[in-house]
Amino acid sequence: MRRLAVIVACVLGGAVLVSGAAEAHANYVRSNPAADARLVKSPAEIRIQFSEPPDPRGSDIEVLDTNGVRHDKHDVALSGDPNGLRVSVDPIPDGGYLVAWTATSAVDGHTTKGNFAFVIGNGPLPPVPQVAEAAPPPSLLEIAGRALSYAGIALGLGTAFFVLFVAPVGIDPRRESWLLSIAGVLVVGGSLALIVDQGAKLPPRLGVMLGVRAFAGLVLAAVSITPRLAMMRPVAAIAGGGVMTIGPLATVRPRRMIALAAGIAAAMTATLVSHATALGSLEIMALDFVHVLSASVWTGGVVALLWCVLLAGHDDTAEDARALGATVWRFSVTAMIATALLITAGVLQAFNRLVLINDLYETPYGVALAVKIVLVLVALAIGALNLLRWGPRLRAGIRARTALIRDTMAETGIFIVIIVAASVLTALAPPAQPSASAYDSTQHVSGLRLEMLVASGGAGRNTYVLRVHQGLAPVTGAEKVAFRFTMVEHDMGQQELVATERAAGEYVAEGSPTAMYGTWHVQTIVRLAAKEDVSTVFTVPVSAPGGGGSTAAPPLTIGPYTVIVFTDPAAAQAGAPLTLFAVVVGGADGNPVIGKKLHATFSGPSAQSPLDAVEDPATFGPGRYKFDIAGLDPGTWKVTLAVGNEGTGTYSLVVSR
Ligand code: HEM
Ligand SMILES: [Cu+2]
Repeated sequence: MRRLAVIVACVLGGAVLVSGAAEAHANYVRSNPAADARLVKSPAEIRIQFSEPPDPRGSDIEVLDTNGVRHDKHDVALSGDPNGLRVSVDPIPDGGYLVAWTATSAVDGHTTKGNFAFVIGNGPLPPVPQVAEAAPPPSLLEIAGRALSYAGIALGLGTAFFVLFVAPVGIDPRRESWLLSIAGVLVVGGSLALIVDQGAKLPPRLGVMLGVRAFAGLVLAAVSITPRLAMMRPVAAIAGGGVMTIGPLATVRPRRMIALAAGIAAAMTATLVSHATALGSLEIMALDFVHVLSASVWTGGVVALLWCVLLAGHDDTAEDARALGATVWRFSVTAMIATALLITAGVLQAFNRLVLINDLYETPYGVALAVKIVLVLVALAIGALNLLRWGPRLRAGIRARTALIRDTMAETGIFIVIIVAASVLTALAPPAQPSASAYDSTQHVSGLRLEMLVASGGAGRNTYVLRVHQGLAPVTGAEKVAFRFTMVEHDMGQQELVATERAAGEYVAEGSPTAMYGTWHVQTIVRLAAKEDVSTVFTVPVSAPGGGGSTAAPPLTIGPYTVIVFTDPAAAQAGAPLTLFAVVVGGADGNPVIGKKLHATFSGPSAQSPLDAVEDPATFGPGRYKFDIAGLDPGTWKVTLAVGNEGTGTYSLVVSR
């Protein structure tokens, strides 16, 4: 147990150390010109920023006029912005243009596509055609490459762990050698399949990782050859129970350690090209690494138990049975710890990737995940049987080896399906994608999945998109889709925008219903033929207008709340009294949050004492808090807002002379 703890600690430490550059499915985050921008003159270049580092070789940005003629210089390159690409543009006349982009992730080589429009001069924005497939489905070769890799990693790591820490001393090293060579072949084959699948667009970083993985596979295979060579000389006497105590034992342990290290290295290459790395968070990478390690120790361990102990031994005598029972017990304890870790890490990752629990049956990603979860439960049930039924029998000296062989074989079969499901899962884009929209929220109402997107976070003209899905399919041809806007803080009446379908299941409206910053309720109405209207309310925070000198600050996320911060006057002047407003909306319902203690601390050009907010719902509306500031020195200030002790967020404030 202490050894196990040391290993887990080393591995976690390793994951933290190896974190470096990061990211997986590259999605549009923002661009210059922005989507739907209106320009006065031809732009010299287009820059797009993605949610993760793109690789220019597999990426492209096309600038097309309404006739489909290309006007860019075909010179896509990294832009120097984090995760950015750029392309130069020929001088182009007034009119509408479409930017069609393709981005290949430098981390996992997954390709995504999208497009947006901009217009030069006073003309209309051109329509944006729907991309057939924002993220093309994974190829069979990719899924196969992943499955072979994962299976090999699990078999190599799990076998090495088993023979080092779980198996009885003196088991025949030749049997584990078989498993290690199979593992090596699987890892090498899987890495090569993934390299071939990428072809010419293989991003260098991914190439290096897959190369390291293939090398780890070779090490596994090499390690497994040596004992067979060594065993050729002494003609082994098979000791009682088929358990061997021959051979140069002194070299067995170091070889097993090398195999374990190779398995861990291969597992690390999985994490370093995973969506966890793509999301760029250390904690999630550590979760992924723990997940791969613990899944490998369990699944590979079951196979090693089956092949190296159950199939090699017997339980003819009570003594044999008891010896087997002791091994089974040690493995059960290992498996319990491993499954606890793998389920915890898996569930936490799942929460990170899914938007709604309905994703489990409404997205291909979710379905793959659900398959995994169900099969893990079945395998756990079999494991529990081994633990509670066959283990105690063996330890009591009663024969149970045949039943154990049958059960571990069944488990092995289930693991193969789980690994295929994991391969599909990791090849697909997770539902929770970083969104290019200022507001992106999904609700499930009357069997429909409604995703509301609002293009920009400021008051004034905006684009509203409602994506309507039922199950896995988009809902097309709705009779009517409309948005009704009401403001929470003030009675500003109700405005309605009617949306048109711009792509399958994607309904779009443009207008300026949110004239004022604050909290807006957007009621969406979806009318389908011969059905009752489906309606729900999204609460959308709208930040201070871009005009009037101050830029619209994006809403802050503080603890569970969204906080909209703006000042009165909008452009802060040095030395003049200033009021800082904070509108706090919260939770899933997004309603105004009242009765909180807000506290502001300032850092900037000079000293400024902290302030507590005054809540004044009668004057300012519910959930609205204000800080009266006597006057600030000119410069850029960082205002750190704390909501109770639930969290803090930082608002940046420019005070002019
Ligand atoms: C025997 C059981 C399991 C095995 C062998 C297994 C295997 C794997 C493997 C090999 C990966 C890919 C990791 C990488 O490429 O870095 C993975 C990812 C993942 N697994 Fe599991 N897993 C198992 C159980 C579970 C369970 C029970 C859950 C959830 C409750 C789960 C949720 C996930 C999630 C969310 C990911 C991340 C997928 C992504 O990259 O977007 N897994 N699993
Ligand atoms: Cu990806």
